[in-house]
Amino acid sequence: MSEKILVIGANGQIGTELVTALRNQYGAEQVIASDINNPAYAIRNSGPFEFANVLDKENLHHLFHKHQPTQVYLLAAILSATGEQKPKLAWDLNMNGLIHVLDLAVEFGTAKVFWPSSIAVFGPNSPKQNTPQYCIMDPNTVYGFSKLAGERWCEYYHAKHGLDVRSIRYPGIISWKAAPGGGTTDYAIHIFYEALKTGTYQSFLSANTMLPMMYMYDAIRATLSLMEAPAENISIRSSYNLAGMSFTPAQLAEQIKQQMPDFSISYADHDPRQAIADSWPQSIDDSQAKTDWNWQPEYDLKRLTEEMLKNLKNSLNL
Ligand code: VAH
Repeated sequence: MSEKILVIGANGQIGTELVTALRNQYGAEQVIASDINNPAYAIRNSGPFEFANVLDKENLHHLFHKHQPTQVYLLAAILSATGEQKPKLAWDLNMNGLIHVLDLAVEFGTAKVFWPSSIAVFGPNSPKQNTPQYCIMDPNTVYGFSKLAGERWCEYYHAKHGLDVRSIRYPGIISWKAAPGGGTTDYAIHIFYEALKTGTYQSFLSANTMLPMMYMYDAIRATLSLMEAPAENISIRSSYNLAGMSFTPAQLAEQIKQQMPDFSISYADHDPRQAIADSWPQSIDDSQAKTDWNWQPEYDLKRLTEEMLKNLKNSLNL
């Protein structure tokens, strides 16, 4: 039977590129993009689109009934920085949106569900270096503990209902095709735009703030690898640690200077996102993903910087 894939949150930073990758793999008409916002041009003109509101279970029920999806990717979420400005909305959307989708996937017999978690599930007392799959997890952002609770719900629906739901703890994801939305790691995207437009950037994170990061190409590749792996290979039903690279704003700036010697960086003080970043790990142990589904990143900081500058120059006509 051919796949019918529903992507909820298709207009977001990850959703935009996931829809394209899924349409390339399964055929455009097999992938329904959905979002609460108007579709971006590339999404609207490359296959079917539906309006979706993850807080409206009736709306979601209609989409499941109409399309009978064999796979569902739920990407709609409120990220870390925005979540601290709108804590109750972030909890409601991140939590109830997931529970609605898990319930409907069971009701309609959806074969596989993907839901993104984040390294934000770790907190101040989690190990900072090579943070393991299992350890103390005391996230102190609404985004972080909504993702931690969501991981528990995913494991519960797998155990109690046999639902094949799979998840990845994404690091900060860097891309150029779609704007990021309200994250703490967004500095690592904004810096490239500012480097090309003005030659300088003021970072809202301090120079030595080390965070786990990944280029979007690797994040999409990991997501598809996880979803295509045989179910018997999946040993983690909460969410897999995943790592690409780790770097600081100062190291990223140095890498940009290799390509743009006149680039300069400065640092803002007292940005609320600093405390969020300081609560997160600096590097991640993703050995379980390597073992279970042969994960290997392909991008390091040098290659990421080259790709971002090259592609943004083109897309910004600079
Ligand atoms: C955020 N980009 O900054 C997201 C991500 C690990 C960070 O979850 O909130």
